[in-house]
Amino acid sequence: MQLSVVLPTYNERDNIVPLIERIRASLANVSHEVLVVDDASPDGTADAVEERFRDQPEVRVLRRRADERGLRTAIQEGLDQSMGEAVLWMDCDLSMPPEKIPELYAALAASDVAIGSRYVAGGRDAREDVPLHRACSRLLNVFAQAVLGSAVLDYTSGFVCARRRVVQEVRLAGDYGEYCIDFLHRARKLGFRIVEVPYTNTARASGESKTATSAVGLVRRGVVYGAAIVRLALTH
Ligand SMILES: Nc1nc2c(ncn2[C@@H]2O[C@H](COP(=O)(O)OP(=O)(O)O)[C@@H](O)[C@H]2O)c(=O)[nH]1
Ligand SMILES: [Mg+2]
Repeated sequence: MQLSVVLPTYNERDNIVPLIERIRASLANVSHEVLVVDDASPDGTADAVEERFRDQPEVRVLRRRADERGLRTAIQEGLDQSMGEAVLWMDCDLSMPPEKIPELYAALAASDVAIGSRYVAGGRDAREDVPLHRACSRLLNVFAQAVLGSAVLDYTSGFVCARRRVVQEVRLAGDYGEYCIDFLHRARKLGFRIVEVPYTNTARASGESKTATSAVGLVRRGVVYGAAIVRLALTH
């Protein structure tokens, strides 16, 4: 199998089925599996997937216990249980276009990690509904470049395609979205080649952001991410 798509979900019932349909249509020419890693979403995300894709063995749901909740551990568990020669993970809120996946996968021919990037030429963060998230993300990436170097422009991408060998060597670390900064920096330090594929990040289609729903929550996350950047600079 060429590609495993790992989809971490918490309350994405209205987004996950159209997302998987679009992923599968985009990957008509790539052998793949789709692994939804759901943390006991109360809105019935896992049930919606099982009902819709019952007849498609390429689509699986890993149901984790409610007390296992966490974005980084969910992605890691999906990676651990996946079988593709390459892996990809992304948000499940329809903010990242699955039609970009073939381009990310193809980019692995000349790289080890290919990320969807909002900050490389041609990319854009068009989340008009959450200007504070947008500003915070921009600021964190400017800070990350100043501290860790500008080899990567979208350290908090979260739209990541990688060769299996990379995720075998670089286990995800951290609590939430800072895992991505950590993963990209350590992968680069190990000599893996990272390329950025421009894409436009749009508003989540339905449901609530899990990163933060208030300015205070967002700043709290920002501080954690900032601390992770400084710690990385000191240790790697
Ligand atoms: N399994 C799992 N998925 C999560 C958790 N928190 C967030 N997610 C998923 O991670 C992705 C990113 O979250 P999202 O709310 O889009 O964050 P934002 O884009 O920063 O606002 C989405 O697909 C979420 O459903 C969690 O605790 N467990
Ligand atoms: Mg999102």
